[in-house]
Amino acid sequence: MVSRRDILVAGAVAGGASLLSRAERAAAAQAPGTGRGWEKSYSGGPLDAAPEPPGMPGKDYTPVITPNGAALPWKVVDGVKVYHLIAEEVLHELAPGIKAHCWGYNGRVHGPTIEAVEGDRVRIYVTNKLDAPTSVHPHGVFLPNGMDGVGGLTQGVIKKGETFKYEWTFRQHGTLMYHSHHDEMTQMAMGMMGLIVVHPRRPSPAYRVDRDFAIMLSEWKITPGTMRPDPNEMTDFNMLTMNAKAFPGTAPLVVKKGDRVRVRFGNLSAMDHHPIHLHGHYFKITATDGGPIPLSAQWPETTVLVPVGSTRDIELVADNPGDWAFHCHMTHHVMNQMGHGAPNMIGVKEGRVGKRVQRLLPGYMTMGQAGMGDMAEMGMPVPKNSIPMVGARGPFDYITMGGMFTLLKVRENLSSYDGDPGWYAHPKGTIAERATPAELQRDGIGGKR
Ligand SMILES: [Cu+2]
Repeated sequence: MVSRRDILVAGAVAGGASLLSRAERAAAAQAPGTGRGWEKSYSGGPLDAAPEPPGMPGKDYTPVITPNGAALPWKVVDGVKVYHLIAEEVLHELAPGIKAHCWGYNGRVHGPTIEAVEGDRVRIYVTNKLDAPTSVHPHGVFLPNGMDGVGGLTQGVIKKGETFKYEWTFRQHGTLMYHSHHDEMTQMAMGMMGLIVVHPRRPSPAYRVDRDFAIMLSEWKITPGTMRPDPNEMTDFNMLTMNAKAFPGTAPLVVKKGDRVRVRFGNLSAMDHHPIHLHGHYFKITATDGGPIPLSAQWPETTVLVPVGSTRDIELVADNPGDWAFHCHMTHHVMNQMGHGAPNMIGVKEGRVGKRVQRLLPGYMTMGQAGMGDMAEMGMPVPKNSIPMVGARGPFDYITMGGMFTLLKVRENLSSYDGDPGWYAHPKGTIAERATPAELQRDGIGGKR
């Protein structure tokens, strides 16, 4: 039933619309995010449009950097970019001191980054060298249904020894992903994922950045002393990684002061979202795996939540020199193995208990009365194939962070982006340090002593 109020509202809208000129209506239809016309302004054209010539690095785009990772090589055959993914078991080092038998692609965990340009025609061969059948799903890609890689639903599975062929034309640009879509719980927990980065064919000036990084977030359960990720874990993940590396195994993001920086995050963790926080700067969230966010809809942040099964692009101007922490803000996600599930010993007064237990268990120590930080630094012996629960030695002290943690290293002088420029040299008088008695007295801090 249509009420009198509905008719009044409909009338008001019709009246308002008639006030717009034809030119204004056309402009509104083409503006990003305003409804009809949005799709055209975003994608390179309809799905059945003819491909464009293969986009070339240097000419059509600046290649993305995958820290601790690599790009998947390609060649051009009759105007088509041809790639070859090989699914296989890989002995992978998550951080110095811990390795695991994972599943990945082309000798890597995670797989190499597939890079292309909007309008590129791509053909991706997938050879399965695993004992298990598999399939590859291009996440977020607008493609013909039969190329969607969902085992059983859109294709038969790729059995051991078989090679399948996927082919489509990229009609979009952005940060996308690929992952196994057969027995996902097992195969993704074993590492079978990678990033897809598609550059715009005709980039706007706003797209240009000096440094463009891509990072996949994921999580693992690797029981101390074992070398096989446990895909059956549902909540208690103990290795949290950026491009399959846990700190101190993560490579820093090295930039020059003033650089425009883009960081593309994808999250294919089993069960967790990751709020990634950057110190010393603000950034804007400029795109999701659904496409670019219109300028008018971007807002400043220092933390970006990257939900499972999503990508987020952030952009910033690196205007503040230093070694800046860049990490998941979930406190259990910046711990490594052994940091979870320990008994709570905070504030426990040991008394003579330790000495008495030592008579029964030589080498026994009561630990954790002051938290986890000291325990990591003590260099306690740990089970085979495991690492301390947090951190590494820093320039001033022990860094009590692990897991999903890296550094944005912003330098005023940098001869090359390659390699680690070492620790930041702070200008005199800009480091927090122990206050002197004279300073305490001057500012009336401390009261009676
Ligand atoms: Cu996290």
